[in-house]
Amino acid sequence: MLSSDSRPETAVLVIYTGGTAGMAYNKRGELVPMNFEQIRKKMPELRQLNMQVEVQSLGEPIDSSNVSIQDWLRIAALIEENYARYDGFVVLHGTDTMAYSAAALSFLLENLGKAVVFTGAQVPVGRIRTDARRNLITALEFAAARHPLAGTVRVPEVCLFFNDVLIRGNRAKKVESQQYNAFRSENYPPLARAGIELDFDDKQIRPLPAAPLRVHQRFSDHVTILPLFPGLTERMVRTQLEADGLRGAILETYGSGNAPTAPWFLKCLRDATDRGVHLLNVSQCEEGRVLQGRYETSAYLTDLGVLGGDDITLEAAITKLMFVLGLEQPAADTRRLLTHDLRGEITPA
Ligand code: ASN
Repeated sequence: MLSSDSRPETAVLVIYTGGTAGMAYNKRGELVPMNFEQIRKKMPELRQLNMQVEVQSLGEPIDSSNVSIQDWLRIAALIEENYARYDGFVVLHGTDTMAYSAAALSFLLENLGKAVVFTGAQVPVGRIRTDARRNLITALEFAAARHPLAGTVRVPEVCLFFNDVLIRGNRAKKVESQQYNAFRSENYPPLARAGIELDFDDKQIRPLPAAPLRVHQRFSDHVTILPLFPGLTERMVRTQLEADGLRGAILETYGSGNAPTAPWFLKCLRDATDRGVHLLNVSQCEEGRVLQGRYETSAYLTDLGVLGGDDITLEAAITKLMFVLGLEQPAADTRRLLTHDLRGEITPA
């Protein structure tokens, strides 16, 4: 436990999964994840915060390229077990798949009434120009933040803090691997910014839920992503959509949700939906939205049973598909859930 010297009013649990923040170089000059001691030693300021900060490691620290559905379910379970004891949570995570994990947790944690802030770093905590310190310290402050007058939780949602910007977890996308500004919020404004003060945009933040927290513990992995590109062949499409046990696929389309109109392509989609595979149309564009029917090249998709993904990110779309299929609902309910806003991940047109 890292306890502060003065009487702390708030307590935050850090769930440590790994990532560059806690990495160091091995003998071959490669970055590998270390345990939390690495961070604890390099960040004495953690003890100076006016809050109680406790740390639980998820297991052996990992590079987030290795994150799994099991890891997501364990993070959700840890939050559920510790929900009453802490005012907020920080998930220290590698940046590569942080947007997927943040989106996944947003679906697993229904009626979330506390902040769950994902953060990490581009430069390890042991390096002089590290961004781990400022990202972690400020993420802790956001996790503990309360409304000054009402005293209620300020950000009751799964969010991601990086490079001075707090964004909704299921709107996040990693856009940069060399600079500090690794993440962008797609199609939704930031929830807050950290300057000299923490500056909240309260109208963008989800309201406190009326119902108690409900933690889900099932994701389906019978899903895939089919990115379109000129030159894509029938064989490739069939290989993916006819995979054994497939229940859902993200169709990564062009522009506002457009796709080829070649008869073989239509037939592949029709065969898939006839087999009960749910197809969700997500655009390759980072801004804008899917509007099936705006062009002739998307109008037919609705008739084939393809669902429009609105302005959802790819990361939120695939984790939403895993989540909704994991609910094991009848087909009509699955389709309704896939097209509805569940956690602020889409802004319906
Ligand atoms: N490969 C690292 C990870 O995702 C990248 C990082 O954290 N900056 O774990």
